[in-house]
Amino acid sequence: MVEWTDFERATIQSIFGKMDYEDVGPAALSRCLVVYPWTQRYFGNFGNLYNAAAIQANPMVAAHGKVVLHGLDKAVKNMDDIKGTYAQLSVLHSEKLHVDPDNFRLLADCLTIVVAARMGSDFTAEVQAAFQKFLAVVVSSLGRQYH
Ligand code: HNI
Repeated sequence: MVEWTDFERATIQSIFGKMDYEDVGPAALSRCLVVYPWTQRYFGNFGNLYNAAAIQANPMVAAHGKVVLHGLDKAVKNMDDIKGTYAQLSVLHSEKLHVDPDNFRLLADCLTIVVAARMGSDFTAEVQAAFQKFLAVVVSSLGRQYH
């Protein structure tokens, strides 16, 4: 089981507590689709992903960005059992959606960049360390049902 310090727990709760999901979710997912264009292949039914402007203006991308953040919310609320919390979601991404698990890290990195930009100087090295640790556990838990 992953051990969390009081600082790490407080930091994760605080980042998500203050986060504007309507802003950060769409920004993180659209960034991932622009920076790593091969991730677009999973969203073939999302309509126009022709260029960065189209991706950023695409309402299905925006909506799904929020869905992903609400998915992360479950991990924030269950920090002591992220693996168990994500068992079903991991099966879905592997068996139904066939998402290459390497992509989880790419989206996590895009989320980190968006959060860092929004937090500015509050995103200290210690805060980043806690956030990266949380996302590493999320990424590994989502990848667990792959075989
Ligand atoms: Ni992901 C659906 C959470 C990474 C492609 N994804 C979901 C759903 C959640 C979710 C929640 C909705 C499930 C349901 O309907 O029951 N996804 C997450 C989380 C991460 C993640 C927490 C990592 C941080 N997903 C990714 C990545 C890709 C991805 C990296 C592809 C590059 N996800 C999908 C696709 C769907 C999806 C595709 C279905 C979308 C749809 O509505 O058709």
